[in-house]
Amino acid sequence: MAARLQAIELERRIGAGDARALARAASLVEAQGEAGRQLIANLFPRTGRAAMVGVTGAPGAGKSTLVDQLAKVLRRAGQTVGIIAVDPSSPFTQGAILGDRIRMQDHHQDSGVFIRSMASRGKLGGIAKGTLEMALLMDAAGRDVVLIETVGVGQDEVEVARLADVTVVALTPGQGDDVQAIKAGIMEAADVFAINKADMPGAERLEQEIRAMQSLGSEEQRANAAPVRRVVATEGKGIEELWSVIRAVFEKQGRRGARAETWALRLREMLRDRLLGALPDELVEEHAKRVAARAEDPYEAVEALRLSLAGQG
Ligand SMILES: Nc1nc2c(ncn2[C@@H]2O[C@H](COP(=O)(O)OP(=O)(O)O)[C@@H](O)[C@H]2O)c(=O)[nH]1
Ligand SMILES: [Mg+2]
Repeated sequence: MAARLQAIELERRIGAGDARALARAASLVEAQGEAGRQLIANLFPRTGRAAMVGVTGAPGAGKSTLVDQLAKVLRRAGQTVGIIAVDPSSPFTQGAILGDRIRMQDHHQDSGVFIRSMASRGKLGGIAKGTLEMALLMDAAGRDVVLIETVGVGQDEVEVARLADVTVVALTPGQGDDVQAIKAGIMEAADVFAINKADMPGAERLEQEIRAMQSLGSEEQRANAAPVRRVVATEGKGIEELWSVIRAVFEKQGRRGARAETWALRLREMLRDRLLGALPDELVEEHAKRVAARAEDPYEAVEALRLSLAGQG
């Protein structure tokens, strides 16, 4: 009973925009337990207000710097911000994570910017388990804009980036990021292209290449081509303009979170997390060994795993 009263009080404070309550709630959501799920369920009716903006791109493209600068622009305009940074688990980018922390310290005195980083699911980056829940929490807490930084531009991440209302793809010149290397999926997933590090040679050429590629699309594709903007994130150059473009796209296409097709994607993702999360790794590995040794066929293994889940339900 006391726990229930505490939960009600926490929900009330989150709804009132209390940053400390939000921090407590974020820890509950990260723990991925029943308390976090209950909280999101109860807060859910309050969601659907925030603009969710995904920023994706290769490691080192300047996503964190961009997010930091976008937050500054938003704060100057009096908007409250939530930031979710999905930390890659790759050892190669540990330094970048440290860099993120240092840079983001600018906002630490400001309760109008709430930052949370989450470990990514796989070595390839992508979205972290619980990212959607964290975004919903920030939305329920009244954050005007939720910025979500995710690493990688593979197919998986593209799908996930679609979960945001607007997806900004950060590219940089001279990193093999020429249009040949930009997979078709990314061209489609990007709502806005941010060519970062425009202080380096090749930015203009990269922009021309993207525009040339866009010009090959159908008439409808051409009419809806993602805007391309050159920015220098480290200097804050072009960021206000970038934000106004993001805002315009958001106003044009509306909230993804208000569409059933978006929720179909999200529900699949949540179901997958829930089911896989409930399967003990050892059990999966045990069956994997048997299948590898031809002692069991893969269908038998999947059926055994399914029955194990059903047994838990
Ligand atoms: N020259 C230049 N360097 C930048 C720019 N934006 C970011 N960087 C640098 O690129 C590196 C990676 O930036 P970071 O934001 O951590 O990239 P992330 O891995 O995509 O989050 C850092 O050393 C930044 O200082 C830019 O506009 N110009
Ligand atoms: Mg980063």
